[in-house]
Amino acid sequence: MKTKNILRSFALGGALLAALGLSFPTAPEAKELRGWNIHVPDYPVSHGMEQFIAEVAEKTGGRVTGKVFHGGVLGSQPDAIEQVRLGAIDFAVFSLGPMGQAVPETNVVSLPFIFKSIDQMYRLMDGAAGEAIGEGMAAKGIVPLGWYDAGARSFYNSVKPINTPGDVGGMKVRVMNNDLFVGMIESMGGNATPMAFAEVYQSLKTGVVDGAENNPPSYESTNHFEVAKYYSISEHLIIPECLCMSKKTWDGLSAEDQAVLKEAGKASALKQRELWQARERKSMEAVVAGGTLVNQIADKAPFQNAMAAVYDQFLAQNPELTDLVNLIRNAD
Ligand code: BDP
Repeated sequence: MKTKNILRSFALGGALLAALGLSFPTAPEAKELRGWNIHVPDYPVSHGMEQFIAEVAEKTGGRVTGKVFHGGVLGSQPDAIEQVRLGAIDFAVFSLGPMGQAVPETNVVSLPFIFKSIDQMYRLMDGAAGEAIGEGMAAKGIVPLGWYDAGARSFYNSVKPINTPGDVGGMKVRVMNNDLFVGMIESMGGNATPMAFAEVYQSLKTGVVDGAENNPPSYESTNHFEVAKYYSISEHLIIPECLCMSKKTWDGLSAEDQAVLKEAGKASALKQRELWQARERKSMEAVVAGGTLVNQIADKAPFQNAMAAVYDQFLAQNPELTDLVNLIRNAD
């Protein structure tokens, strides 16, 4: 009863103020963002995302807060990319690998051996290439706030060490969801199976696939090393990852809050890159201790040559991306 009276007097007061063209000063509504992450909580990407959202909450004075859902509980990566575009998920860290199906520009970094080193990848992503790719993403509803490191991906399988492209011949290899990676495996005579990350362990275990490819931290954190013990260092893909926001969510934020998110995104990327280096070493040690047999592929040239067909087909299908491909390919 008492509450009712109070509410009534507020309503009357409000009506009076409204009649005078005034209103109660109200705090802007706090926004709670939902973040998607495929990785386990103790992973460089996960720590980067947690730092990002903590800094955002602090520096916006609680106007923007958020929660990161780790371990892919909000769905597979291809689905989450669509959810971010629709605004159903507010932020995420995506590999640019599976993003190629939605944003053609991101495919450029999924071309095998396009970057010469991780350092070169950073320089290009923090410069003109990153800008061009970011524009392509924004046009598709995804705003990049920082480029994260995912090292280099190499092949692993349960059959034998890989030393030549011919060794991949006849193998069933899981790839991320992107036609480019299917072409990559086929160019070596293998059979590619696009599959969600969460399904790979079981598929390796039951022989649905013979192998897959990933960086050491993912090979280790998913326990794939338990069911595919040959890890052959090919480093055929250096694919950056992106701390991204849904453009729908982004457009609903004030310019002041957007500036905070941008800063926090950059800071989290720096932190993540630092954590990444250490985790790569630790993961390698852990898998070797767990029985992985690692071999360094002595001659990568035959693998690079086998990829010529992948480039030819990609450029024939995406002539408008030729300049971007050349920008990266011809960089020092
Ligand atoms: C990991 C990436 C993750 C991908 C995964 C995969 O960090 O985004 O989903 O590979 O292979 O390295 O699906």
